[in-house]
Amino acid sequence: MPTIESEPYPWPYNRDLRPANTAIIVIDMQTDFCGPGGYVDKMGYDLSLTRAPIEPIAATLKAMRAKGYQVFHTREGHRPDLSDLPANKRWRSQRIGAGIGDPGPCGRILVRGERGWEIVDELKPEPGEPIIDKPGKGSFCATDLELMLRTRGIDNLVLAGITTDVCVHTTMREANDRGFECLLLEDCCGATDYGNHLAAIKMIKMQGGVFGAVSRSAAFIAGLP
Ligand code: C5J
Repeated sequence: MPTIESEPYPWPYNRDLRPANTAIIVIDMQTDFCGPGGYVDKMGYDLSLTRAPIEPIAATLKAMRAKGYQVFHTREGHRPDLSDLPANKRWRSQRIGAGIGDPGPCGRILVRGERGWEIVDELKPEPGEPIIDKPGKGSFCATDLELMLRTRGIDNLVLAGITTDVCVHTTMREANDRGFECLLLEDCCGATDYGNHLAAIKMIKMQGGVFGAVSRSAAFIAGLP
């Protein structure tokens, strides 16, 4: 049975890798996190770091879709009335000049329905691919993601998106604790700080793969049965 070349062990652990039991989750590839005028841009971070995964993700999605693997997307964002926005999250964002809910060049920052909240054109979901709207960092918190994965019989989760150290890591930890077998594709992720990206990758590999395994898009695509 096939496995993916990855660290610190060949993934998945039980070598059971099939379209029926495996999904990729593409996390928060929204203009607010990687586009000009969005939330991350307003905070003053280097957009090239969060845009770097766009091409590798596109290549990975193409390969997975062609073989019938399941694709999920997430978007971080809040209701227009901000009733799902914790006061401390709003306060912190305002403090650094990118107040969630405030108007910006791409509409109200991180608000559902605004231009900045949309997934970037290069990675637009295809019809039928579930999109999970989440108010927080983890994709399992206050969403129906787990129910949808279980209903579809998913055991293996491939993680991609932004940011490596925040929403991707939180989601990987949540998924791992729920028993999903996780693989993060490191070139399909990016962070606002490159050191944090590297540290997040390193953390996954400790303790024999404490949260799962790490690979790269080329190795993943080459090994995908
Ligand atoms: C952040 C995310 N970094 N998608 N969100 O606030 O990682």
